[in-house]
Order: sequence, then C-alpha cells, then structure tokens
Amino acid sequence: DAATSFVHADELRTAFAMAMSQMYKNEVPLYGDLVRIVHDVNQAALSANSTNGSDLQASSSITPDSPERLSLERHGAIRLGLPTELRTVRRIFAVLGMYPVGYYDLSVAGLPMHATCFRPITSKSLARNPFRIFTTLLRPELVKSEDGARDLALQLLSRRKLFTTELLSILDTVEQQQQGHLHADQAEVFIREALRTFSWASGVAASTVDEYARLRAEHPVLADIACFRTAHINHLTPRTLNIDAAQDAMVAEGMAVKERIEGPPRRRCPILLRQTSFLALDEPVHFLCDPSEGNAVTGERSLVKGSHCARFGEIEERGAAVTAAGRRLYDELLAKATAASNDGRTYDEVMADTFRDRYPDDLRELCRQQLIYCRYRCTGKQPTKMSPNFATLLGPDPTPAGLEEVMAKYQEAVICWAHRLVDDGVLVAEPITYEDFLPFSAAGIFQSNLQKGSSAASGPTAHPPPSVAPGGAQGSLEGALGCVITDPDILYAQAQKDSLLACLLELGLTRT
Ligand code: OOG
Ligand code: NI
Repeated sequence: DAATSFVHADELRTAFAMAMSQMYKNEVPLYGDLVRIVHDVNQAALSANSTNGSDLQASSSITPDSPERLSLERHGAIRLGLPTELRTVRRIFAVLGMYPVGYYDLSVAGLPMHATCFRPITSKSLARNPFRIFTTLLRPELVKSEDGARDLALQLLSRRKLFTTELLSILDTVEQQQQGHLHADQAEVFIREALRTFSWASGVAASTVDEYARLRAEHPVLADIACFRTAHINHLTPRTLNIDAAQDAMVAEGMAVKERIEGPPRRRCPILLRQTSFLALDEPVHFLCDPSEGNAVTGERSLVKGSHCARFGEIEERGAAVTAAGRRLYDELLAKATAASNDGRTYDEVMADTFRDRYPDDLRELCRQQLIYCRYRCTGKQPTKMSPNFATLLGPDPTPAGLEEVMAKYQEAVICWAHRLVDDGVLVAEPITYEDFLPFSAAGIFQSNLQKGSSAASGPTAHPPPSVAPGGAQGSLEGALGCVITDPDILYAQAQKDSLLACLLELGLTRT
C-alpha cells in the first residue's frame, strides 16, 4: 500500500534532485540550455569512446553510468546564515541519505565562510545517486563590520524563517519512524516543502534596497545570504565526460563563461575534480520599501525593483580520488603553478607545465605510487603462488577475521601485494571516483559568480595562509551541525579496503 510503504532514502534523494532540477530550470532557463549542451557533449564522447583523452577502459569505474543517469545533476550549492539554519538543513538532508563529509575553510580565499558537503557515504548509495549539496555557513566573526554590516546581517537573518511549519513537523515525525524513512504519501509533501526552503521565492527580498547596498558594500556574499527569505540554490551541476569540449560548446552558444576551468589540468587519467560555469546572471529582485513608506493602516509594504547577481550554472568532470600523498602532491603543484611567473604563458599552460612529469598520468604508476584509491576486482585467474611474506603473516589456517586483522596491521604490505596480483592479472584495480570538492576551486567558482560579469577572481586564486587554526573553526561548524564531519579520506580508504578484502576472500585465502 503506497501510503504505508517506506521510501528508501536513495530513491527519495533521486526524486528530490530531479524536482530541484526542474525548479532550477524554471527559475533560470539558461540552466536548461546548459543541461542540453552537456547531454550532447556526453553523447558525442560516449560514441567516440573518448572521455577527454583518457580511455574509458582505463577509468571504467569513473564512467559506469547509463547515458540517462549520466545527465542527472551531480551537485548543487546553498549558503546559510545561522547555525540553527544549518542544524535543520542537516536534518532535511539526513532524510535524503546525505551526511556532512569534509570541511572546507573558505577564509583561506578571503571569504567569511566555511563549508561542508552533504552527500551519500556508502558505495551502494553513491552508485544509486551521488547527488550532493555544498553547504556554506557564514562566519560573522570574519566580517569586519565598521559600519554595523555584521549586526544588520544578523538582524535580518534572525527575522527570516527558512522552513515551513509543515516541513518541521514532517522532520519531527520521520525522526520517530523506522530508520528515519518516510512513507510514500509523506515523501511527496516532504519534497514539496523542502524545495520551498531552496527556491528563489519569486525574487522577493527580505530587506530594503538600502540594507542590501550596505551589506553588499561589505561583502557581496553577505547580501546574497542575509537579504533573502530563502536559502536559494545558487547553482546546479551536471557531470560532463569532456569538460574542455563542454566549455567550448558553452562559448559557441554565446554564454558568458568563467575564464578558466578550476582544478587539475587536462590529463589522460583524470584525478579529483575539474569545474567551470556560466557566469551568474543579473536577475530582477523586489526589495521591501522603507517601513516609514509602508501603509500605516494595513502594515503592508510596497516593493521596489532592483537586481541581484548570484545564480549560475556549473559543470563538472570527476576523476580518481587521491590518497593523502596524492593530495599533498596536488596541493604542492597547484601552489607552485599559482606562484610561478607566466613568461607569456596562460595560467592553463603554466598548470599543464607544472603537472607534466611531476604528477604521474598512468594508471599503473598512480596505483603503484599509491597516489590514488582503487577498487579491486577478481578477474577469475588464480594466483600462481602466495607471497611468502603474506603467507607467514596469515598463518596456517586463516579466518576472514584474521585476514581483516592482517590487512589493518600491515596495510602497506597488503597493498603492495595487491598490486603484484594486478600485475599478474589476478586482480584489476579501478580508480575510485572523487566524490568531494576542492577548497581553492570552490573559492574560484564562488568569486567568479559574486559580481556581475566578474572575472576579477577567475584567474589563479591566491593562497594566503589560513587565518584561524582549522581545528577550532571546524569544531564550530560541527557544533552548528550537531554532529561530527566525516573525513572523506576515511571513506575512500574503507572502500578500497572493503573491495580488496572481498577479493582475497573470493580467492579462497581463508577457511570459511
Ligand atoms: C559554492 C561554490 C562551491 C563547487 O562546485 O566548488 C561549489 C557557492 O558558490 O556557494 O559549489
Ligand atoms: Ni559547485
């Protein structure tokens, strides 16, 4: 019976993401054009069997999607003002099977914000639908506020109600229900009411033009957050198999496009995340009149026309998740490229030159040097002989639990052995897709879209040192969330380990 059966969080997330996509296409028609372009580019890439120069075979776990699923949005972003708002947003996303993963300190790029990403965390849920929402929270303590802009922002924020009564009541109910799942008839209402929180609300502001101008003068993001009644989604992002081709197609259609693609340079074996966007549009907004000008009898306030620039459309190309060592190397080369003198080269050329020969671009080498995380699969071939070292570690009559213990204790040795099995054709190693974000790329996307026609910050993003001890700020974000943030590295390492354990069990190394 539809009314009493539970809807799985993965299904609900897909329904929510599709409803959000429809809403955003209605609100920002140019976004619909972007989705069409990406779809066409992906079709072309699939029929040419080429994803940006890398072959599909080499990165098969990165492109396992059917063409229909491929065109589903992969992420969106919202910006919140108050810790209490974040707390409720966490509850909403939990119903959709999305949990806070990763901490992003955007103050390193001069933004008074920090962030986490709400996303599915199990391999199974990610495979069903990886939709995620990059969620930033204002840090008022980082707003300079000589003329009271911070107080004004907090005052405006304290007046708004992001969540409908109906939504809050469903949240209360669902948290009492079996595993936090919704019944089918509640699901529809939940999605409808949750979408209100993230809608544009017809562009009716929560402030006067004057208040908007004061906050904007302090920092454009302050106005974007505090002057509106909703936590409007500021972009959605479909996945492309060839971001260079998609960027060219966007330009060919006459879109105003961000100057450069954020993230690593184009590679044969893609790593991490590359992103670009069409620039935020200037959109009509209705601001409140000064209270003194309202109708004293009815208390009604008429509206004043103005505009606001914040909403855009983004595309992303995802590659392999890198290990801590792989990430250090990426950060080191990125910093090097940013600091390098151009010598007449474009920034992209500097990036390509800096990464070439320094960041291996061969799957085997990336695995061998343990720069990326892999998922292992058995090919069906049996190992000719057991590594003597490994046999000693396992003992004469190993159990699955014993094997797991050995794997935990001798991680390095076990991975080396796994790579030997890959070389012998017993296992295949496929890169695990990166499911998270990059702080400097995020800052670059942010800054390109906070100003009308802005290209000021679309060059290489500056890397000033963090202004606060990261632990302290992350603690405050976790306090607002009411839970700890999962370290993405732990999830990738776990996925790699689980797949290897499953392989070793399949190879019959233990008694059952
Ligand atoms: C978030 C920007 C970050 C990304 O893809 O890196 C982001 C924002 O503009 O609110 O979505
Ligand atoms: Ni984004």
